[in-house]
Amino acid sequence: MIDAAAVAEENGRRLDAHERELDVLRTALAARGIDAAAAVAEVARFSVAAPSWALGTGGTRFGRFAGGGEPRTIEEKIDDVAALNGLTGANRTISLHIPWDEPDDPAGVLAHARERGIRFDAINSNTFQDNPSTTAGGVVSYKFGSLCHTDPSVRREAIAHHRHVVELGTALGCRALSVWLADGTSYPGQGSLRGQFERVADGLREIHASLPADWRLLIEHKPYEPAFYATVNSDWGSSLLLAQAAGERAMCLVDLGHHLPNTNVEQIVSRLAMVGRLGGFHFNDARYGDDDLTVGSARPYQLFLIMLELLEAGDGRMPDVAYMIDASHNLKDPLEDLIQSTDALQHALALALCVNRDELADAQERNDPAWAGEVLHQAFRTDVRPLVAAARVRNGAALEPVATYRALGYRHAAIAARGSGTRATGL
Ligand code: PSV
Ligand code: MN
Repeated sequence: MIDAAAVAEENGRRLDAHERELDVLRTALAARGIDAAAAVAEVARFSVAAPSWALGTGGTRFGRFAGGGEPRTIEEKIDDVAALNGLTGANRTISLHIPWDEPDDPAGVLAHARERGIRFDAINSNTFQDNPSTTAGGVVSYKFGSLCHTDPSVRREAIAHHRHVVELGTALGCRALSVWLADGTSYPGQGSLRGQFERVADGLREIHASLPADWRLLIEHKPYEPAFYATVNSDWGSSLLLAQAAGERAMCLVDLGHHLPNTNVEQIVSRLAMVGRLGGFHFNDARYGDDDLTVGSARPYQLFLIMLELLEAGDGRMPDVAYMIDASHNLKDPLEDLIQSTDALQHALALALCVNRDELADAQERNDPAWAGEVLHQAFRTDVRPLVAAARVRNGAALEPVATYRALGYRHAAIAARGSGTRATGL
């Protein structure tokens, strides 16, 4: 547990310096027509879900080097997210992955989360692995895909699994189902490109039809891995076609690592928002492929431009989209990585809020790319850390969350309570 009084005490030592820095920034921003108080309020309103599967140490296919004190149960995962939220004030929800997080007692899990001020975000299905609870006890296999499969009994089980996930999510208060399918082919000729796509569209339509009225279906694309020749939902165009085929409440989910090299992701965000089909985000960062690195660690300027497109879509506010972090921490303490990812999102949002959007629109109207660049850079080169810190203080969180996390000894306490050899479920 992260004790709010201990956080306040840690903040106390830094508060004077913080207020001085905030004052200077407030004046500088006012001169540029930016209201610092409004920016702080918008950053404070922002929240991003923590994925249940990123509370343990990630690995690669070459190895996994677990740290200590990993959560052993879904309740301990919720405890970790509550601790994270106590430090950032911006992780008010957890996103579960089924069956990795299949609870024996959903009502008990809901009560546990409520007591800690944590809610449940979009819930994820899993038909990219074979698990007894998703394959009718091993009667079917997803080796050759799930909704795309040529065998109708495999498709039926995959749909039954999704219905089960929705039922469970309903008991937990979720309002969205996230579907990432590994469906596709690894070799040319292995399957019909069109047949697979049509079967997936049919399956998603069925899943959409059985959603409760206030739910959304989030469809996540990815160009390759594990399918290395042709993934069914390979890009935003395919994703949009699938969403349109599935139904009105089907939306596209953008994972920042799921694009071919040099793709202009902010343009994809703009397009999907334009047609009303932007439904969710999986934030992470990447240099080469689906690297699942700490948000903002490799391409901070891209993140800033994405935030700007989101503000554009929300007319100056972050639109109602399911935001989640989908990172993997091979080397760092998972909670420290999640703190840094959350901080990077808050920071990129604060930078985007410092863009004078009227001035930018004016430069665009006048066909003045140099001035448009000046407007962007004036914001991007501002040190907005005092705005982010102020948003955190407003939410009762830490001025400096990583330093506070270490000072409060959360990991040491977790190792003492849970042991040093525990392994959280997930990939
Ligand atoms: C697939 O690479 C993905 O991004 C999907 O969101 C999965 O649900 C998640 O990673 C699993 O780790
Ligand atoms: Mn993802």
